[in-house]
Amino acid sequence: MTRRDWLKTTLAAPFAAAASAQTRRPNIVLIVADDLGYAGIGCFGNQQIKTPNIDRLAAEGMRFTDFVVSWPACTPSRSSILTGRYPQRNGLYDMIRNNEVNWKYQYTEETYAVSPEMTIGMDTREVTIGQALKQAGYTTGVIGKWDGGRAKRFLPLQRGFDFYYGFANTGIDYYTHERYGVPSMFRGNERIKENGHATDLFLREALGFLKQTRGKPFFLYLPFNAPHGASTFHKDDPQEEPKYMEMYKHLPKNIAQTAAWTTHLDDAVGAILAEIKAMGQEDNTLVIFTSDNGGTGPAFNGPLRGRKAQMFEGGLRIPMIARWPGRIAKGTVNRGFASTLEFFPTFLAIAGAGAPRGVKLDGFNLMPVLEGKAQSTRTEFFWQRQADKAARSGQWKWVETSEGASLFDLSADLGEKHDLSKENPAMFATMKSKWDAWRKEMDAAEPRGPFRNY
Ligand SMILES: [Ca+2]
Repeated sequence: MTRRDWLKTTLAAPFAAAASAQTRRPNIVLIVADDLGYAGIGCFGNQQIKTPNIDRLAAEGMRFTDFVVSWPACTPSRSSILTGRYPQRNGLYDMIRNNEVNWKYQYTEETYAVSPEMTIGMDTREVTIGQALKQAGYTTGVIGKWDGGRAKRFLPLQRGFDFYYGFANTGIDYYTHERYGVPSMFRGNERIKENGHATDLFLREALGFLKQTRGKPFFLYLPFNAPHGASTFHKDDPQEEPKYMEMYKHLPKNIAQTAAWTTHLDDAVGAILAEIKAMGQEDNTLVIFTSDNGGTGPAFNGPLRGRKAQMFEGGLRIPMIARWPGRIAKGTVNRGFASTLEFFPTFLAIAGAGAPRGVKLDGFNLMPVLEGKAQSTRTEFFWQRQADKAARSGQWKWVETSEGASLFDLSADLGEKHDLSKENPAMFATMKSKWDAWRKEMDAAEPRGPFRNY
């Protein structure tokens, strides 16, 4: 059966049943911050950065303290959100990134056009969550950082989304919207140039998207680029509005910048929540707020070791908040282990859509956990970033890098300070063998993606 056939047969039945129901199916809003560390917001323990709207979201919903991403940096982590699959299974297991740009290499339109950022993208055979929800009758939109490939065939309108406004590569200047000099903002399939701070433009477009949903259930994927560093050659150019910088002028410059980006993002989240309420859809909308990887720069990763790009918890564990009035109890804290791989099956369940046939999903439906009816069933997770490897099983965490391998007991040592590999060689060996088995499964999976040798 082709994927198209699957979408027709699998999704048609539940869609018909749900559409005939009296009540409108629930909406889903997935807000993803960029490089926001575990303690980058007030409700996760930040004392310096003001995030009253996100804190209120947590107070009105459930906050997860042990929630992880599938990769410690942007592209592969986002590929898992979009496909519900490990990066090693969907084939997008490293960055789509021209490394030269960080070294002041100035691309022209012509040289950029044949560079990896332009030519690599997520395998077009992958079924995105947008595709599944659109087929189920949802209006689907992406506003912000796509990061799944910039050539037209990889852009959201070709990947199951009705609406797209944002940039497709991995970082931009907040005001020029250029990536190291290359204009990078899109509306639909066309590149555009306009004035404004990226956070304001994404907010404007998000409000516009919400207003035009006209009674249809919607899925809004809203990956803001804040508080990711600006991808610009001009490091002294302002990247935030004076009113936000003014709030944090007492802090060191790099901390003030991250704080200003985060509070601006928080204001945008507040405006989106207000619009959902004004639409009368507050009780019919699951809102999730999370990040794509741990913090970097002045990394607000709280008690966690390490940062973005690393296999320690500081790279992998991120804030996660879910709010759905009437379905998720207010002000709850869930300490169960879960991951962004859970989003895909959870959204399918909410929409009444079946799982893509023949597509192995790596997560599970989180709704019973969100509703307080069950504990998370996730016990294991595995990671690989180039030569760096990690495994999680229950409280145990195994990390192997070029500096050696370690075993940590996260239940007693959240900061991964005490290597127990010598004290507990049996568990150390077990964890490595679990990772090896997972790697074998990934190697045996149907070859997909730009980095797979097929
Ligand atoms: Ca990121």
